[in-house]
Amino acid sequence: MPESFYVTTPIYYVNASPHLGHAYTTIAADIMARHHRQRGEQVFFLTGTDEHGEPVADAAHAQGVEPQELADRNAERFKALAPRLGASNDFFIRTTDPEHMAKVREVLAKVHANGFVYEGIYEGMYCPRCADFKAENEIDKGNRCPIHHIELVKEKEENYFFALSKFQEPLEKLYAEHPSWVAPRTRYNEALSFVKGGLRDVPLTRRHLTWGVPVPWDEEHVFYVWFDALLNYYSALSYATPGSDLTAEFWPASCHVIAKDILRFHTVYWPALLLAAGLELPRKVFVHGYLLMEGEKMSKSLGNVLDPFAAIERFGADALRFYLLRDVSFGQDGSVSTAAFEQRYESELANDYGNLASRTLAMVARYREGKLPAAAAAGTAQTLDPALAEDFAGLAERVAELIDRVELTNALDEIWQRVRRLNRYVEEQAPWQLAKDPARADDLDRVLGTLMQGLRIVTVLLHPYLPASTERLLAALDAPVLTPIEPLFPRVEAAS
Ligand code: ME8
Repeated sequence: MPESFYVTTPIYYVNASPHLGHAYTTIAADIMARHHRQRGEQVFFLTGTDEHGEPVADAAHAQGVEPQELADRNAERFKALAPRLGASNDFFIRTTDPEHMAKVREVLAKVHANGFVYEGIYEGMYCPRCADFKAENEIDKGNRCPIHHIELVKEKEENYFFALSKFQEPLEKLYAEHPSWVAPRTRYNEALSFVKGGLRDVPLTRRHLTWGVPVPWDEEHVFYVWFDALLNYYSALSYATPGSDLTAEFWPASCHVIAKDILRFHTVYWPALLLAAGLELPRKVFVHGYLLMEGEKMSKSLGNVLDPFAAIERFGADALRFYLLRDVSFGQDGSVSTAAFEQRYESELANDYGNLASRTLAMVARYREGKLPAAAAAGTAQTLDPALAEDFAGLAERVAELIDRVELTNALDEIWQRVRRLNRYVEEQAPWQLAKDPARADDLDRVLGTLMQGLRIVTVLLHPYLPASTERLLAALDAPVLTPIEPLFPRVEAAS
């Protein structure tokens, strides 16, 4: 049986259109999914939209439309973004799917039956944009939300509560026994210190809201949107493929990829909820940083948003994928800008890699009429020129190891060092000189064969990052007679 690998993105709120931050997480998860498929594993990659709750209901009312209408309109935009990013998701979940809603009711009824739900009165400060209750130490000056800078609302209502406090010990044990279940380490420490600070019970339902999943034991309530949303990771498997249930094959999830804004939900509430329902826990939560524009987190509500559709229009999805993973170390915050994007495109994609590919194919076409002798063309690392072989030894294993740790930028850097090594090899060996001397025909075969093989190795490893251009190049490398190709990354006119 091949191993299975299940990776998810957060499900995005449909209160506005997608922006580059959403694209970022989807791209990262896609790189992992594609890499694991290359390893021959059974992969399931899930993304989708979070459609219930106040953030969506409020945005709809502000626009004078029903929540369902706004949800339908924006879910389409998120759904359309995935393929434009080159994302290979196996399913797109919407939390308004009736199958999801039924599963939420089923799982939470179980949590209720297991004795982890009770009635109580909630009193405290609430941010409707976060759909989150704020503890005293999380409130900014002027009674404001530290993330959205809007004034918090004082809420007092009868709710059903989830007995999070009963999971104090089980969660401490989880953190102690599985030190890499949250990564990077700083995020693990942050989550653990939240747990150690003492868990308090949290509202599970809301009484006065109607835009949500009705509570099966009391239909006057809907579930608090976060419990509905988190369960998407579990519910999707039960209906993504009509007629079959993938839960046994893919649950528990291998990795949830999120940003640090939703750390607590995924690293505290989520495992507690699963334990309460008697379900297995995900293997890992990987928490990446924020893409920053002018030093602040890009966010729909702050209005400082960079449009991923426009970037793809000009440079193509591969370039965007590459830029985001290359320029911002995955796991940390980092600034992005059009200038840095254009610089990387030109110097790395067009020059380092695109030129290497064009040059190599052009030389084989020119000096060898598109065909290398069989020995030189045999595509294995063992037949690489010893001058280069050492630098390529163990590369695929190293890249796999880094991607297993979700160090996506470091893995890309390992590959890129070899792209540069191949360029240096061309300069060192100067095949154009060898071509002038018939006595050195064997040397020329060896050099061209090594270049072809090296190019193939880096191209296969780059495939998860640059799916479209590497497919084009691999098709050209596999042709019975090699011919020059159009530039993989053509010059792009400056933005007007
Ligand atoms: O929080 N930099 O949805 P959301 C990097 N529906 N990543 C960013 C980003 C930025 N500037 N901005 C957004 C929600 N993201 C809930 C999630 S999951 C069960 C429910 C990405 O639309 C990042 O992945 O606000 C972040 O965690 C997510 O979008 C938040 O998306």
